[in-house]
Amino acid sequence: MEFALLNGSIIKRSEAKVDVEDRGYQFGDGVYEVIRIYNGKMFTVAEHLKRFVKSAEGIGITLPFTTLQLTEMLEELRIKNNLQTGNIYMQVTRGTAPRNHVFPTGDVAPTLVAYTIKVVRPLENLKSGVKAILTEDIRWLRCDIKSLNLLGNLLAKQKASEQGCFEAIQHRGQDVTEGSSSNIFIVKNGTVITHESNHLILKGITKDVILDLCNNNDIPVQERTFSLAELDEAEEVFLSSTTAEVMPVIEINGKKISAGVSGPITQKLQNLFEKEVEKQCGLLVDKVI
Ligand code: PSZ
Repeated sequence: MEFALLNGSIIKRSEAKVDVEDRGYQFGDGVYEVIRIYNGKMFTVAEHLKRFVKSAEGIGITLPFTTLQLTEMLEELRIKNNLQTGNIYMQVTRGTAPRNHVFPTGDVAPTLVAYTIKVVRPLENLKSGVKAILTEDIRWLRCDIKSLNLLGNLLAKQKASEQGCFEAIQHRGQDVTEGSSSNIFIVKNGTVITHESNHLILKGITKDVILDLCNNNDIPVQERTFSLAELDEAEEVFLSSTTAEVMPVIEINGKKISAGVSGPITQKLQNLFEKEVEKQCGLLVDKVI
């Protein structure tokens, strides 16, 4: 049987229901996180929970639990569901109240939900790379908040999917921002470049792991805005996310990048990323490199 966490209690997943007037359901009035599990261990859980608190604060939601309580509850949920390789999804909304754009007054409790999903590592894509399209970034200007409102991201991802592509790389005018569900990196003259973490992108936990890996392994790295022209001329392109890890991008809008194969710096970072996972979560059986 599968279990879910609802407002601090672990219950049967089939019984975890929220009200039709939950503000998450009606307005997307909430925030979320996705935490990766390798070998039954949460990877970078502290970083994810820190961002969860920050996202919630960003929209004026006070979490009903401390980070320590959350960590313990998520671990209990993971054990109950015997999850070895997969994701924990969690979200908090402003709670249930009569429909009104204005925030509810009084002591309306936030709704906090978490459940687990079995997800294997995408080894084929990690080895061969994925295709992407380009699309204008039509989202709001607080992309640093991991909001439940994902319509802009969904429309971009759907467009990519309809063209047989894995990801949509978004840009505001000539500036590349991020993927619909990932951060984007280019390699130019041997330097790794990715958008600075500001209000225009999500500060990816995987992105930050990659920046640390670059800094600790003498791989030149810059956090700065780069242009569509720089993307077009890049030696290598890769994307990052909790599930996609360090994923080579080998074609954009039908044009091959680095001869259509995963590049050397991308592969180096995949190897370093796997070592970091192994440090935190124990040995991986199947590896990219
Ligand atoms: O399972 C999946 O497909 C996942 S798990 C996390 C994501 C996708 N995406 C996170 C994300 C995002 O939604 C946007 C708009 N930008 C960047 C990222 C990468 O963030 P991290 O590395 O924290 O997952």
